[in-house]
Amino acid sequence: MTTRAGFIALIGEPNAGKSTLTNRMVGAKVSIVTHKVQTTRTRIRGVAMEGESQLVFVDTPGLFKPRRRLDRAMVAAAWGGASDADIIVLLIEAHRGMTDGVKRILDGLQDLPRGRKVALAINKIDRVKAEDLLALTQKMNEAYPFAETFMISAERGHGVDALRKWLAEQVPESPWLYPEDQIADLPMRMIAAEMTREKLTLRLHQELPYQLTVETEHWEEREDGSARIDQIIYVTRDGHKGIVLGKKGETIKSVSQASRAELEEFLGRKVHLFLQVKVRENWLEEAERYSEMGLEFKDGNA
Ligand SMILES: Nc1nc2c(ncn2[C@@H]2O[C@H](COP(=O)(O)OP(=O)(O)OP(=O)(O)O)[C@@H](O)[C@H]2O)c(=O)[nH]1
Ligand SMILES: [Mg+2]
Repeated sequence: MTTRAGFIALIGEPNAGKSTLTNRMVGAKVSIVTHKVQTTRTRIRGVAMEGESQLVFVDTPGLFKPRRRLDRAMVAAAWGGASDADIIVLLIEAHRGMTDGVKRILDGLQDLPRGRKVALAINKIDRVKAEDLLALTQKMNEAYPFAETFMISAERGHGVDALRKWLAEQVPESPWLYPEDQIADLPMRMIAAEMTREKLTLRLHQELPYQLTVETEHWEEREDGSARIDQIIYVTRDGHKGIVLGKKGETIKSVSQASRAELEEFLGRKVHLFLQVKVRENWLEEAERYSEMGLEFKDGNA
């Protein structure tokens, strides 16, 4: 039996649908998704099988012009994911087309090692008319020599099978890189922290402080088969703490309930989740916070 396996980096502007596509490919939620930009902060690997091919999807943070230290670390992680991958899939949004941000990414692609296979996935086709797609496809392919173009809806699943089949043929002959039943390569404590960050993002909308991070501080396996998970939500200001807690602690309570429910589903057992909010003015300048997120802490001005 000839097996194939490889890394497929999904890159694109923030909000393009990279994490939605990762989850759809894997068939489970391994990467958090929200309507907000800059949801994904680090590289997240999700594993999918297609015939004898193992496809390791590398979901990356969105690519944008970085300003702050955290932005820079996120963008560096995304390009790092792209340069390590066997195949790159650039996701763009059908209704937004070839934006300045997309053009900047195309420039960035020129700097990658030559001969790297790059496919284009025009996502969110459910939002446009079919005739608009042809013009966009043509324009994009004039700007960059894509190996193939796919039109997909990561959310609804259109075109995703064709993309998966193509990728399965393109990855190199290789033994599988992960056990057949593994779906993610991210420590459980981090997946758990991400779930809480997703619920906070969904709950807080425009109130959400950008300067917020969640860490799993303690994980205890209990004899009755349940897990006790303690997490800390770091914010930079007292005012943010109030926002996260909400009136009479209502916000954090509902976040905690939603996160716990999802964790229980993911783990298939009972979870006791305890959230604590801490003000830490400087967490965005602390190397330890970055390593907890799986990011590199880079020197230089914040
Ligand atoms: N209409 C439509 N919406 C989609 C589709 N795919 C993703 N979305 C939505 O687009 C938003 C962003 O999706 P994400 O998967 O979080 O995007 P991302 O590229 O991972 O974003 P960052 O992590 O911030 O870089 C969410 O609200 C998704 O539900 C699609 O095919 N059609
Ligand atoms: Mg994402």
